[in-house]
Amino acid sequence: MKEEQEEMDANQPMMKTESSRKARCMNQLLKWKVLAITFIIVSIALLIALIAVAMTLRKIDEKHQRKIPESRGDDNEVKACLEGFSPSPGESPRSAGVFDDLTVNEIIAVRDYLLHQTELNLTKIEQAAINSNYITSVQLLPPPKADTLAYLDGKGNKPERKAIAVVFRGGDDPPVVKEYLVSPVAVPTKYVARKIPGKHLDYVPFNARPYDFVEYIVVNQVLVNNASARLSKLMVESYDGYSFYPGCTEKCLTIRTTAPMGFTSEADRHHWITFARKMTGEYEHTVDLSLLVDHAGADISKWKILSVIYNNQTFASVDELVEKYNNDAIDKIKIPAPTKKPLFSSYERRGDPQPAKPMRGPELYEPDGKRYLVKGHHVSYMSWSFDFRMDSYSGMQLYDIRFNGDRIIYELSLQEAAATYGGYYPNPSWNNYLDSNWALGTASWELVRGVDCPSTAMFFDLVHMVWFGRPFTFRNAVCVFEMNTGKPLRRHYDSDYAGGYNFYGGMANQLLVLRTIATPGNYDYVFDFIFYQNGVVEVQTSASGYVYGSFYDSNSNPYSYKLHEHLTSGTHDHLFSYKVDLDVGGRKNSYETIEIGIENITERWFPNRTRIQKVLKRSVKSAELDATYKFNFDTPKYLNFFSDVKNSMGVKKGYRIQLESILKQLYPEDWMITPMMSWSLYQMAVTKFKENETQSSCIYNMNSPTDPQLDFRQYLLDNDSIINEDLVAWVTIGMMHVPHSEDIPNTATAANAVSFFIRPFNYFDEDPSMGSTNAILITPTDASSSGQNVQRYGTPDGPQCMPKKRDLDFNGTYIHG
Ligand SMILES: [Cu+2]
Repeated sequence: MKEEQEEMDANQPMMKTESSRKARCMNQLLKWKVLAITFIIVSIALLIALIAVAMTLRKIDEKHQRKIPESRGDDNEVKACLEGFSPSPGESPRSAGVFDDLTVNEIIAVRDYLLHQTELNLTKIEQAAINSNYITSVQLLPPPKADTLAYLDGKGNKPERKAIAVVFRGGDDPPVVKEYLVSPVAVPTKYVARKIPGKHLDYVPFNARPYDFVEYIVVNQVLVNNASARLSKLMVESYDGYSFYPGCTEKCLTIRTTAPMGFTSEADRHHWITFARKMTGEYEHTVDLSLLVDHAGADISKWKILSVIYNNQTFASVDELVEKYNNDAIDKIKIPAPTKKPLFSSYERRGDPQPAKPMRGPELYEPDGKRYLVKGHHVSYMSWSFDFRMDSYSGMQLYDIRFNGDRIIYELSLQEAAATYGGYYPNPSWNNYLDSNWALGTASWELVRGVDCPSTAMFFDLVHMVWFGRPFTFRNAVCVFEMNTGKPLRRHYDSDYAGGYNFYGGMANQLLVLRTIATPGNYDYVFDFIFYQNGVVEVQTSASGYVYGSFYDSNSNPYSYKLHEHLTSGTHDHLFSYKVDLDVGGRKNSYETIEIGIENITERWFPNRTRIQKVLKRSVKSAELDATYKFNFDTPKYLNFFSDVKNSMGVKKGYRIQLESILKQLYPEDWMITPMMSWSLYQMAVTKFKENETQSSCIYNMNSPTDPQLDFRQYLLDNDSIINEDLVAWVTIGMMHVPHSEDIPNTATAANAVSFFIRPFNYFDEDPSMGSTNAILITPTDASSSGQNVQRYGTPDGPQCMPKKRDLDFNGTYIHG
């Protein structure tokens, strides 16, 4: 084609010149066209890209900007907060089923299995009399430690789940209490009589048993109803129309019991019944009538009333009192019922409203949702993980507490809650309560969201079968939540001492709380287990609820204060026993005290001077009796449990126990009350772990105080070596309570909390919370601090989110399940 064109051009020269000019023009035009079109296309592409970038930037900007609703009702503007961690289905912690309390079905299986063993000759509790043999409780026996550790650490089989059944054997001669170990709990096939902790016999004398509903009902039927019928006229005239009789619906008296119920396990069982008006806050409406009832043994024909007190006069019998009352031979009393509304013992609001205009107070919210993970009763939070269960008698127990996967505490558990009183009348003078005897674990009733636990909390149900013939589900009886204390865990402002700063570093104190609140009668105990991000565990108990009211007259003045008309409450202590089975860097640990003493030395560099200064006196304790700790103000000590494993500085890794609430047990060691709670003689004791020394107290202690089933001192007497052994710390914390007018209507938790810490001591190479991405580091951008670099380690800062609305959802009942 090209050759043809050139040939034609050569033959037509004139035409050739003209046409080539035209062609050049056409070419140039074409070039401009192409350039223009390219320019337009590139421009359009650039415009599109620009729009896209602008939109992306706007989205990023929106994402990081808070949207503030224009009005309170404009919910659509703020997205709901995230849900946070949620367990993936099918994943079970290895500890699942190891520490978990018995299920409803397991309890029923154990109960029915035992009821079918004819040789046990059991009666259903619903039909039981005092001289029947009947099951009073069924609950889990936590598996032996060695087996459990072997399993948890992948070196053994899963321990078999076993149950403890407590059986009152009033039908035996002599009547006794026995405990049976039943297994396997799902489908029981065997039972054995348990060697009961303490004396390790397979029985406990009958008179040492807890006071259950069967006995309560029979004591009323046999003794109280009859006496009250004869005292009806006295009651009505003395107490403004109030009296005690079965089926009473209006102006009724109710009864309170003193304890211990007797002195020894073998010989006696008696207690004072004191009457109180049945009205809101009945603990604060005691009247001055008391009966000493003798209910020893299983033969109720021998039960009797030993003494009667009325208006501070004592009578040998009800008949004597009635006769003298009717003959006007005694001093009578008339105690009017309180009429002022609202009743002083009620929760009805009174006084000036605070705040004057009702407004909601501060609340917790979780912008990124839950930061802890719960599977069954296994909880993990930051570096922490643990399991928990509720012993029906002694209360909350935590197991296998780990940090970064390393076990630090095998068991952390409440053992006992005691309150010992003083006063003029038998109530309160005879009141020395051990709450495990009253089934403290079953007294954890439903928690109220937003008050008992923050509204963000997660709740857990519990199941118990104690004193009834079937298991009950206790709804929402335990809660777990993360909170912000509103105080830094750590912080530093690094001044440059020239008007500016070098840096600011800080971290908010966000921690996890496991909580239950037990109400074993009048008092409400808030039991907290608190996990800090720097490796510290805090154990805290706070008291609320009603004081134990007693009748007031001026005789009470040496012992207590008048709290209201005819109302006082005896001075008492609250003492708590905790077990801390530490496994610091393995089971083999030693225990030392590090006394901070004083030395008086010649100044090394100025020999003519002396210097007095602090010095450490380390003392590794070799045996149990050497390791009992009684606080002495003159010799301040650190109490450290350490391993041969060392930190990177070559210091032996340790965890120490720090007691915040020390209370001296004032009673002498030989006073009747002391042996049943001999753990309270020591602020801390240390023993070598033994499978038969699992608890510091026992449900049979309170009603046999002089010869308790379990005298904690026995654990120490064999004086085992505690060097490089598996060690258990037994910690006592407590407070003294002189009831005062501000305890009306209820004791407040503020200033009524006791605690201790379990804290790392050279265990980590540095503060383990340094790993927190919630910390903040602020540095100036330049020498004049004109701006700041804020390092948040990736933690989002906004946008704001709307917390989930959580309703109160309170049921309040526990008779189901
Ligand atoms: Cu108190």
